[in-house]
Amino acid sequence: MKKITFISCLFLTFYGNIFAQKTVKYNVYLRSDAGTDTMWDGRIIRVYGIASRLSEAPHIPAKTLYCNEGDTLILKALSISQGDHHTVHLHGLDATTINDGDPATSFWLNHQQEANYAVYAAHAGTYLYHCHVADVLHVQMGMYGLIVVKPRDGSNTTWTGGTAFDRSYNWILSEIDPSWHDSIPVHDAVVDTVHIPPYIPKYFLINGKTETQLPVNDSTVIRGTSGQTIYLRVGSIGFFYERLIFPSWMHAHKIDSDGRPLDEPVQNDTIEIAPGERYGILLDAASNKLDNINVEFVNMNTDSIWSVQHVPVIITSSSVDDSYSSSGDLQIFPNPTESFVTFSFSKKENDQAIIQVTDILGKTVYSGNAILPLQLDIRSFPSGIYRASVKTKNRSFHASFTVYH
Ligand SMILES: [Cu+2]
Repeated sequence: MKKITFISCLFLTFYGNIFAQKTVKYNVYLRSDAGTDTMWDGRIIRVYGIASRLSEAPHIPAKTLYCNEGDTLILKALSISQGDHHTVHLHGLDATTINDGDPATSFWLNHQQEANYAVYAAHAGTYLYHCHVADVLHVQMGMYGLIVVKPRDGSNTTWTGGTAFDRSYNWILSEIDPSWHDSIPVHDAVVDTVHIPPYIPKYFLINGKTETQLPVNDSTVIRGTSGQTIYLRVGSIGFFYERLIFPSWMHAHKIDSDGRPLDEPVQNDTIEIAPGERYGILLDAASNKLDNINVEFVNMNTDSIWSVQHVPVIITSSSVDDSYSSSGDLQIFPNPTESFVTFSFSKKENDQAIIQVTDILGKTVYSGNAILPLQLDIRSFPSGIYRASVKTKNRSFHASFTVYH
């Protein structure tokens, strides 16, 4: 038996490119129960969501699903909807009517019902999946995620024959109005209506994270080393639209829209994205930089900005890749911090260390000698990202931390 498996692996290795088409299957649990997410201020929000295991409580957002161009993508869905119903809508993918998840034209899943949603992934690109039952409500409650269709060969290129990149990030942008989650509006399934209160979002999310959660979240913080190309896939699924403002040194180019390459890339530091849209954005990690991407959340009725979220961009020179974090031997905590920050080594060192802290413009805001651990009062530092360099007799470390007031 083992031998056969080994031979078939060999066969796939050698002939995989010729017979690349395959079926990629995910289990998705459509849950109205059990879900909570904790906001940056400690508030616990009740959510619906799409979990990837039966034993898993749902969180915002659902897991990003991947397949390659030419694959058949199957979502095996089980509804745990209590008295309600759920579906899966594959937004932007060319699903047949029966697989479309629109309850008016296909079907819905009652509590503990199961069904497969299948689609042929014809084009590399960024897509969304979400519940389509009372979607104004169920999407706001958290039933959404991204689908990424990679090129036919699964490589790090934007599409088959597209631009190669070194790193990629996926962002899904949304909001939460806690009042909808505290007292969930009632969906009348018979006439398919929901009586909803005015929408007043309080939390503005990137991958389900907001405010002080953003600088410490690996899925949001953009990291790279000098000279790299970064591919950012962004989808929007709230009721606001967003304005992404990139540092000009990143030379942001919008290159694909809603799962199709644009005829011409659009170079602009500011990129707007509306609910349901997806963009692919190429970014240069040209030099050694610490900066922010700002994301404005804009009310579609009034065009007023309700929130600006700041996501750190950390580009290091290649020789010190990955050392600009609080991992490794040097630890900086808490990060982000409001009043004090502590520098320490994970292993005890008796050497004097020279500590230097610079702001984002490279201006020194602290320097001194100490045997670590050292606690630094940063109450007078303006909010922002700071870079710390710590040198002992034999070693030198670099790390960044964020100050929020
Ligand atoms: Cu639903």
